[in-house]
Amino acid sequence: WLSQADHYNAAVDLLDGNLDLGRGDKTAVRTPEGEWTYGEVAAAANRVGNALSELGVEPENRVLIALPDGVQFATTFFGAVKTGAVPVPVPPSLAPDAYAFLLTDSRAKVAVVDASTALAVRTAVRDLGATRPCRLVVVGETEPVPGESDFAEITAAADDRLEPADTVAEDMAFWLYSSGTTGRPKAVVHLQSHMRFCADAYARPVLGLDESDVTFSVSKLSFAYGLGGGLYLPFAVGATSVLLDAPAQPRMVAEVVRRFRPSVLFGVPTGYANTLAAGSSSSGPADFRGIRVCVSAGESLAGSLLHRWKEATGLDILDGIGATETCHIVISNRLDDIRPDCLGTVVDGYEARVVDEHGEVVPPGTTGTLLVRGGSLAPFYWRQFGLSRQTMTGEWLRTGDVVVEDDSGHFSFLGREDDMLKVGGMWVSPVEIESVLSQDERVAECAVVGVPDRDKLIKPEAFVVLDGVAPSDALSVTLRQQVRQRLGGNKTPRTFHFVSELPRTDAGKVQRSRLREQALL
Ligand code: 3SK
Repeated sequence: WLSQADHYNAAVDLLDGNLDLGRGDKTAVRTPEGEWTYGEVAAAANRVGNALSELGVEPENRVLIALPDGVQFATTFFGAVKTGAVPVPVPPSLAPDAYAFLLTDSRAKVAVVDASTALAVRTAVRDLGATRPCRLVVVGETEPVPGESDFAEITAAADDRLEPADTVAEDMAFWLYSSGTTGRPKAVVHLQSHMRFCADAYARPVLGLDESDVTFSVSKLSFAYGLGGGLYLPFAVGATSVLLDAPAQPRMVAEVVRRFRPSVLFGVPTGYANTLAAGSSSSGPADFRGIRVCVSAGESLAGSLLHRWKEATGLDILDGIGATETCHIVISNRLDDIRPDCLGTVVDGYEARVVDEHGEVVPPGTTGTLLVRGGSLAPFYWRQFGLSRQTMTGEWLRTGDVVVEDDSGHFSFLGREDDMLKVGGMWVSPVEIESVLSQDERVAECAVVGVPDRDKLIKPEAFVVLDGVAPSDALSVTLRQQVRQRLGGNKTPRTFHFVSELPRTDAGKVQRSRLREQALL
């Protein structure tokens, strides 16, 4: 691993490094619009870096990126990193007040935005006025606006050679905003060395990722899981990344598999469930045999979904867990050791501990909170030092995930700390109940939350999306019986709410706080 003072620039390593290894003509990015080689992406990133410098961007200045997944995202991200500036990817579909918050909090000097997002960001910049000046660079066709720059114009005029900033391994490289499932977003700071660390600890040894692979990530590049799967992990090994600017929709995975033949799929449980529910694509059945690895993270993967996926496609799913603060996956199943309803074991390069409410390490078999240490952990949240002290506790990061480790070092996920329910004095895991409900083939997806009854005692209630059948009292009775038989009375949901979909964050996680509110209506 790199040491702190090593001269190191992640763009030089992860992008330009491919040219030194003779991959200049190899395809780096493939989209429905075309293909770009590593040589072309590196030259375009240099142009972006030079254009940003022309606009006055200096090392450590933040550059907001509100772009859909595509080659301009890749060149802007690495162009900024190469100059020592700090890219801050955010979703390209937010409202003006969300952009106003992100611009104020990050103090981004420049925002590179898609034409379809420009109006929302422009409104935010106008509302902030002189308090927070930010230069807009617009990608795509728009009417020119005074004081803004056109991406194509400024990058065409820029030099395609760029001297990298003299950064070290511990310089800031990029930020990602994380809102979790509640609360105000906080900027998670990552360092120059972190992307290489994730590639060398996880992608190569666990996935066997190499230059012959073609990756596709359902999670978008503005999220930690997607930024790894869709950009820096494939670039770190000289693989090809398929990037799609469209929002996720049920048939997307099957269409991508049919058209681009990825060998590694970075999916999320909802994406796997939607792909199964949507059946084969209008353009014929997708042939999943070209896929070597299906990865899952982002939320818990029910064992029943793993089995249904295997039955339909012949493929396993490699479940794992990470966090925006860990950069990428730190605990994972292995290709030769896949267990249902299990996160797998700690990835080499990281260590994990399970602790009780006093911070004491608990023995295997005991439920507790997961702490992690290793070489890609965020050092702090920007401008949130109280929260940083609670989360980044010395070398150990408190993830907020509740897990149990068995005698052989395999971890199971039980829920987030805030989502665990105390029923009748006992801690109950919503994930355990959801896993039982998901085994009924009429259940497409579900989420369990704790809701106070009239005596203010917490009781589990289930929100269920059905797969092709109508809701009925008889179905509630059957589902209730299934849980009671498997888990006992205190874990059995008192009420079943049949809904058409579950509320989710932009990152795709179920918003349990909204379900709790809904249950109280
Ligand atoms: O949610 C996860 O498990 C995850 C995995 C990798 C990177 C980021 C996240 C949040």
